[in-house]
Amino acid sequence: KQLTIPDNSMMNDWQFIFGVATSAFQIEGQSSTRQSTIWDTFCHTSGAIVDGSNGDVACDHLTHWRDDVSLIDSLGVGAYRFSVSWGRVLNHDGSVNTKGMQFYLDLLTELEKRNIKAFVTLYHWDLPQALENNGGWLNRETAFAFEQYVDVVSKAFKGKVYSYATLNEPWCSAYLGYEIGIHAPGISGKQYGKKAAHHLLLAHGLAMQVLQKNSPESQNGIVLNFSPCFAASTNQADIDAAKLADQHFNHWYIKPLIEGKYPDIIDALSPDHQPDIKVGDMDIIAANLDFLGVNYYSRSVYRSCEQDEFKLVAPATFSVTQMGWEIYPQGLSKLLIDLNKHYTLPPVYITENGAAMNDEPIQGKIIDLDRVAYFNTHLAAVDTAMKQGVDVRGYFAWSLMDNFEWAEGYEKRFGIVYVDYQTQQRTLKESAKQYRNMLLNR
Ligand code: GBH
Repeated sequence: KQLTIPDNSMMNDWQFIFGVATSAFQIEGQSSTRQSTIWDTFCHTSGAIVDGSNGDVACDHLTHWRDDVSLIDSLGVGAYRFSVSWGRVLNHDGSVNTKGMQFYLDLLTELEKRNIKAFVTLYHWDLPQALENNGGWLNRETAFAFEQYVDVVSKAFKGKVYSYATLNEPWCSAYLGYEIGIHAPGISGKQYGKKAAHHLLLAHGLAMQVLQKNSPESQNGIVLNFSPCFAASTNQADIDAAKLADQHFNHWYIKPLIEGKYPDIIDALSPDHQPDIKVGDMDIIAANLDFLGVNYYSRSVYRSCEQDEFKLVAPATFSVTQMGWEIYPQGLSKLLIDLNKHYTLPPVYITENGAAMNDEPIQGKIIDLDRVAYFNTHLAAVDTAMKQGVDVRGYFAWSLMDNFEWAEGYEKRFGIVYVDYQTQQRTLKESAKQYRNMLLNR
């Protein structure tokens, strides 16, 4: 089965943007030429990363970036989504790291030459460790430090960026990093998650004001991860559990951004779990978005649970990716349609969608037909939502190439391009070839 754009789809319109995505820590390497980050520290904590690996080398993109850009170009995509490493452009004392800054300026120039739109994410989880030493996202000051950083970057990048996303998936930073501790900085406690989330959202809002001033011509917004929540059964208790989980994981972020208030469940939080909201914060957070980035991988199924109110149910094992995430394209249509019903949405980009599959080369070839099928069904799901009125403007495959998959190390491969970490050789998988053909035929 070939990868194709669904019939009569608005995705056939040349204005619909197809791209590929990466993030700084996951591909760049050369960690010694930037500030140390919370992920460097976390990786060097024994047991934190399944294969004991780290981001010191990763895809060594800092060495191979020119070839990587020509690879991106060869795919025929119109856009490349990447992130800027805060600690690579700024030194500890707040001065600019000229070499680090120059790397991104060169990258932007090269993309411009090749007519590839730059979708820049300003924060994809790699907080400088120095800021974590002052409390990280639990410290309100970090939001103002982010504002400063965004000011420097958006002045330096003037005129070269099509779109800025302030944050990638603040839920992951707050919940995985500060509430259950399976991501950096590895802090756990129910009293921390929503406090960190509030400071992240505040950082976003402050950055939006800076972007509006320094780069009003670019599309400025945020990228959120969503997982539509389903009930494990038709029992009322399970239905309620799924609804509650949905408020905590999905609406907790989108609602303040669009409506300037947290979901009503905030009133039921125990006082020590509450975020520290200062007068004016919610207005800052609700800054007008030019776009919303949606990252989608799977749905989540919940049942009720006495101790915890809701509990995640593991999917049946037949249709899952290597991550154990259920393959559920219908969830993407439903998610987009529901969001569009509940909120006045800005234009939407699918900023990440993809799958980890167990693909090792056989005689030099990687025939990842499961990934091709994943993309096919998920593109169809996006199209279904578009046909029901959701204003989707673009789609990015996660990821351009295999890379450092956070707590999962290098064992999980999300790339449409295979990376041999011994030689740093890149090889197009079947999915990359088909993505290219799909775009060629458009
Ligand atoms: C993204 O995170 C990241 O932006 C990216 O850097 C990363 O490489 C990529 O995805 C792949 O992981 O436990 O079954 O309910 C995605 C994070 C994935 C978090 C799905 C919530 C719920 C799956 N999200 N997950 S499940």
